[in-house]
Amino acid sequence: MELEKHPYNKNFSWSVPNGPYSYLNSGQVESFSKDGFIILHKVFDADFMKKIISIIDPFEAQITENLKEFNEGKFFISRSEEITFTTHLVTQSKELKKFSKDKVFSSLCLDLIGKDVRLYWDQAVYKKGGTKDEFPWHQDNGYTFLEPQSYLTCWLALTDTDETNGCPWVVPKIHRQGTLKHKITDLGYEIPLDSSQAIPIHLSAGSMAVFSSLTPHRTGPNITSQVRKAYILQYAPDGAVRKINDSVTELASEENRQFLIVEKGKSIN
Ligand SMILES: O=C(O)CCC(=O)C(=O)O
Repeated sequence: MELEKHPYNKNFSWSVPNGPYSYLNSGQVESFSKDGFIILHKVFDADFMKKIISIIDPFEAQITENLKEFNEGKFFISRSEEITFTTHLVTQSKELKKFSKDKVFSSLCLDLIGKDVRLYWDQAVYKKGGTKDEFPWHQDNGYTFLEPQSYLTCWLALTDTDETNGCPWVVPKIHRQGTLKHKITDLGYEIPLDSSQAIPIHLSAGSMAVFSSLTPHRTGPNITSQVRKAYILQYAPDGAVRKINDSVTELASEENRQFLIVEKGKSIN
């Protein structure tokens, strides 16, 4: 199924590094290349995730307070009592900065991106109990257009997640078309997509969905009474640029939050 493309998406072709791979096996890389995602179970232990949560919670609580200053607690895609996005945590916590450079992430970057890679973005996303709305189908590159279009999203579950509390869903194979046209809705950017092939991804705390910035994904409602907590870390090739308009680009290399984690094929700690 060919979908309407983003206007900046021209001459896109999908590829992954040839290997040898340091963390994944070639079957996992093949799956990632074919379907646009892989699931890594129990990468970190649940107690360590509790520690990460204890670091993130105070920053998220502050974001929730800040949102309450806005009309109905809503600003862009954040809603104080439903879904919050706490961004650039690596600039606020030395522990999270260190965590973003963990060997798991640098090895994944070497396997799936290449030899020189930067952290591009980090954010905690908390989906609160009783949230009825979904977070709509989108590609991460649909929000801010990066060139090269393909970078890596690590959606790390801090708490267990399934369809009852807003786990991620993906549609396989569409990443190969590059960035698609999104429309703006009240809940966020959205790709009008036939989601009959969509797959829900159940994750225990410490497990991770690893997908491309071009993989359409959404998260569902949270009908439980608990907060679903995720920490999302995204990595892009060194030299990636944010496209501002047809003729203006900006290098994604703000040193305080877009630092190198892999250089010349070696992890940086
Ligand atoms: O974690 C969520 O509920 C949605 C977050 C998401 O899809 C994203 O940040 O791209």
